[in-house]
Amino acid sequence: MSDDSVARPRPEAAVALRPAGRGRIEGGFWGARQRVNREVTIPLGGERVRESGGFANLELAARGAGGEHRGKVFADSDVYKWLEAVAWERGRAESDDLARLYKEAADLVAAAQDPDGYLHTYTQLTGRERYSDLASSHELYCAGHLMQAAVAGSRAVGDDTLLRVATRFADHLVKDLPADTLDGHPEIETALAELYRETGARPYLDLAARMVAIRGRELLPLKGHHGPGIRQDRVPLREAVTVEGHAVRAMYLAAGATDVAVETADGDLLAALGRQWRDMVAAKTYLTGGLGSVWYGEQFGGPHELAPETAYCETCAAVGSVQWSWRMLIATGEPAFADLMERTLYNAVLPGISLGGDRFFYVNALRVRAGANPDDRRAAARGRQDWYGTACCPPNVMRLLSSLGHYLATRDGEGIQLHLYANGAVRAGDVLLEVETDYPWDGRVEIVVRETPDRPWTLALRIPGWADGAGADGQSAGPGGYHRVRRTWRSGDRVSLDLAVRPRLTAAVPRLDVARGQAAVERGPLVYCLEQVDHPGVIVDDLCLASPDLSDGAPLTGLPAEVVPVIARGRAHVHREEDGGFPYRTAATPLESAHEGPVDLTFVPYYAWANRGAGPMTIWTPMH
Ligand code: FUB
Ligand code: ZN
Repeated sequence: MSDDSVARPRPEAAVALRPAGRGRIEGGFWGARQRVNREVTIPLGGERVRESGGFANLELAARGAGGEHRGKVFADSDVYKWLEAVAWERGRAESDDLARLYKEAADLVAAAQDPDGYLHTYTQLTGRERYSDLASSHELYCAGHLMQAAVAGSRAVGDDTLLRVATRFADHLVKDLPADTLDGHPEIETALAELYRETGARPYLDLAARMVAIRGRELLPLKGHHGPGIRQDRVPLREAVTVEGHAVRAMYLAAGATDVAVETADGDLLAALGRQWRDMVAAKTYLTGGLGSVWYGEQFGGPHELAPETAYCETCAAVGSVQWSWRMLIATGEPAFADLMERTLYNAVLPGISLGGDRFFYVNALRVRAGANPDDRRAAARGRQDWYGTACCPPNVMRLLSSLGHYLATRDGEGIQLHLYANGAVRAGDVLLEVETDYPWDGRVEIVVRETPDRPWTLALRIPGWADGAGADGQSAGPGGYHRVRRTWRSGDRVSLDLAVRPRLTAAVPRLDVARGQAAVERGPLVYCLEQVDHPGVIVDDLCLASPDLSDGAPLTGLPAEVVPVIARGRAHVHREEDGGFPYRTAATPLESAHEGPVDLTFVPYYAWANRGAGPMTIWTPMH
C-alpha cells in the first residue's frame, strides 16, 4: 500500500478530502475481478492491441520512414490505456512478465516520439499537418492517455520511461501548440493536471485551465450534422447547468475541469460542476449509473430520455463517470459522489466485461427484446465481443480495475473515510485498517484497526443511500451519509457495520415514462435483471411481477456460486393471435389482462448477464 493515488491533489489544492492512497483488495468480490483482470484480460489486451496494429504503428513511427497506419486515428490511445493498466498492476504486485511487457511497450513509445516531443502515429505516418483537424484527429486525446499512463508508471513503480516522453510532449504543447487550441475529444485537460501534480510543472496546469476556460465558445469547427454541443463547445462550463453531447467526452472534460478547479481554488467553477453533476444524476442517468441514451453521436439525451432498449451507456462513459465523481468527492467530501461511484462500478462498468474477463460490451442496453436486431457489433443483442474496431472500452475497464484500490478511502484532518467496501486493507498515514467482508452479497463489514497513533481520530463509514435499516455496532446508521466514530483507537479495535443488504423493488419517477408501471429489482448496490435463460417456456418480454415479495434464491448453474439470485412470483401475459397483427387497439377498450399460469421469476445481477449466452433481458419488469 502506498500513496500513489489516482488524482492526487497538490498540497495547496482546495480539497475537502485527500486520497488515502492505494488500498489492498484481497479476495472477495473485487479481488476476484482484479485477479481475472491481471491473469486474463491484461495479457489478452496486449495481444489484441498487437493484432489491431497498435504496436506496429509505433514501430513504423519509430523508423521515421512513413508507412500505412492501422486502425482508428486514436489507435495509440489503446496502447496507452493498456500500458496504464500494466503500470497499476505492477504497483499492486511486481512481476517479471509485467515489467517486461511494460518496458518493451514503453521503449517503443519513446522511440516513436519526434525529436521535438510530438507523438501521434496517425499524423506521423500519414504526413498530415499537425493540429490541422483537431475536431476529429484525437491528437491531444492520445497525448492525454499517454500522460496518464506515464503518471501511473511513475507513481506505481517509480518507472519514469513514459514520464520522460510525456513531459517532453507536454513541454512541446506548452511551447508550440497554437494559442486557444482545443481537441474535439477532451482528455488532455485531466491528464495535464495530473502531470502537473506529478512533476510540479505549473505550465501544464495553466494549459489545462486555459483549455477548460475557452471551451464552450464554438471554437471547434462543426462536423457533419452535429452542432457544437456534441463536443461540449456550446456553453462555457462555468455557465452550463447540465451535461450534454458525447457522454465520454463530457465525463473526461468534467473530470479535468474538476482537477483544474481544485488546483486553482476556483470555487465558482467547482460550483458549476456540482450543478451539472446533480442535473446529470437527476435526469440523465440510468438506474445502472450508465450514461448516454442516444446512439447518434454517442450522446446524452434530453432530461428523462432514458429508454432502456436503446440505451447507449458506453462502458467508457461509466469509467469516466467514476473518475469525475471521485474528483468531486475529494473536492467536496459529499457522500452522494461515492454513492454514484459505487452504483456505476457495479452496474455500468462491470457489465462491460465478461465474468471470464475475455469478452466485452461497448454498449450496455438495459433491455433486449426477443428477436432484437444484432446487426451492429455494439448491439447488446449480439452479446459481448472479443474486441472492437473502436476498442476504447476494454482497456478502460482494465485500467480502472487495476487502480480500483485507490478509490476506497480518503483522509482529512479529522481522520479516515471509507467510501467503498472491499475485503482487504487500507493505509492512511500511520493508520492501518483491515476490512473483512463478503459485500455485496452480505451487508456485514468488519473494520479492524491494526495500526493507530495514540490520539483520537474519526473513522467515517459511508452508509449508501439505499441502505435503509443499516446499523453500526448495534446503533442505527442513517442512509446517505457517514457513520462517524471518534475515539483514541487501540490496535485490535473493531467496528461492525451492517448495510442491510436485501432485495428491494425500485420504481422510476413519473417523468421517466418509459419505466412507468414497472419496477426494477435491486439488492444492496447491485441492479438485477431478468434473463431469458432462466425462464424456459416463456418469453421475457411477456413477464410481469405478480407480487412485491422478493427473496434470495439458490445459486444458479453457470454463474459463480457466490452470486445470489432474487426470486419473485410472476406471470406471463398471453400474446394472442390478434396481438400479432397490428399491435394496437382502441384505448377506450378496458385493458384485459390475459395471463398464462404463474411463473417463478429469477433475477440475476445485471453485471452478470449474457455470460450464459445472449438473449432477451430486462431490468424493468411490468407490475401488471
Ligand atoms: O473517440 C474516441 C472514443 O471512441 C470515444 O471516447 C468513444 O466514445 C468512441 O467513440
Ligand atoms: Zn469506449
